[in-house]
Amino acid sequence: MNAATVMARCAALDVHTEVPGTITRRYATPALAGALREVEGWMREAGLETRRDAVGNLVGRYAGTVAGAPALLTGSHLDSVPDGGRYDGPLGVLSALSVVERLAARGERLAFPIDVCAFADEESVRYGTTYLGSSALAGRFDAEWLERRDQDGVALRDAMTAFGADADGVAEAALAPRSVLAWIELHIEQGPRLERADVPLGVVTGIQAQERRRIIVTGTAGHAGTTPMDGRRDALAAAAELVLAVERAGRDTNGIVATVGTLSVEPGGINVIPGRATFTIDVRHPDDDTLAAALTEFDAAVTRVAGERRVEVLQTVLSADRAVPCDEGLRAVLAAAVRARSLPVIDLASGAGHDAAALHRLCPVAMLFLRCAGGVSHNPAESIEECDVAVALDVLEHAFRNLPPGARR
Ligand code: HGY
Ligand code: MN
Ligand code: MN
Repeated sequence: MNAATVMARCAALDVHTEVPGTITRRYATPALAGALREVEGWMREAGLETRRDAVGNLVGRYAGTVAGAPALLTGSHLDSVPDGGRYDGPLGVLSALSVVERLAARGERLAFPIDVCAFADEESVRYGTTYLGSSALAGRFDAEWLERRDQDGVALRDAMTAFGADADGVAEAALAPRSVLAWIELHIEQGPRLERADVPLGVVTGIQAQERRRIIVTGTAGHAGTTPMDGRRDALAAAAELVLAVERAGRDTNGIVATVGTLSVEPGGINVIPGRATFTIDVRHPDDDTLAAALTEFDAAVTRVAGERRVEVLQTVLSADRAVPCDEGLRAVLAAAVRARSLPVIDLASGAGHDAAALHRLCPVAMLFLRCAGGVSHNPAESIEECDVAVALDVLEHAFRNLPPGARR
């Protein structure tokens, strides 16, 4: 019921990984199933009524006192990036559970139910679809995603079936807006601002816009020794120019962050001119129009490089999420809860994407950020302080208690 328990439970989830010695927990893998099972056990021990939805999300309900009252949704995700950190996701799930355990220990119930959510996919590592888990609750799960294949060629539909999820039942996982009060999530900041300000918590103003694409460059494979340089259609050399073009788009426009996180080359022989290069781009900015302009600049580079190098370039948009503001009313509730702990209120925009970006279509959303060492995340060095978690639990509990029961827009 306290910060030590939250820290210990976050650590206990490390064993649920696809790659021993790292935290790698992709959607619909046995590793994720193990983490969900362990968290469901903790929820049941706390007296929550648990359920799994068609996507495989876990939801533990702590009933309220007013029949039919819309539920407060809180929690985060349990999947991770490859070789990720221990707290990105689990901190939010287990902190929300800890606040409910505190209420249950006192035999106390709030007017509204509290649904602690452990989403099965937020990072979109396996299928490229951002917020696959929370999208189902928000009714924005795109049936087209079911045909997407992972790096091993496994279709999402088949992965869901093997996971015990129900690909054909996803539409039923959508919640009715009138049944939901709000979404409040605690998450590590994944940036250095709180640490620099020497403050444990921050109130999030909004989540920046982001677009992710897969880009396939097709040239002509050939003999490295016999093909003259001027006759080549080298797919990797063309891709390399485009990788630098993404980086340039980021450097040329203030506030843009642009990343190429994956790149593969075919056929992949040391003495073969690459015939195909596949990479992804992740480009973000707090403003939708500025992001669009940076992507237009990239598209111009694609046209130029394709012409100069006589290669084909196929771009597929994997996800496109507009900037999302956090709800002013909920932000005020979180700010009051922070002040109640005699702390300064730091407002900060989120550079990272979060489930709130999907749930924003369903209900008012708000987030609380927790300081993390060096701002490091998506890295096994991710770390937080137990004393900061203790403060966060108090602030969350204060906020839950002071939510206006009908906190609808
Ligand atoms: O990529 C992100 O911003 C988040 O970690 N899913
Ligand atoms: Mn996260
Ligand atoms: Mn993450």
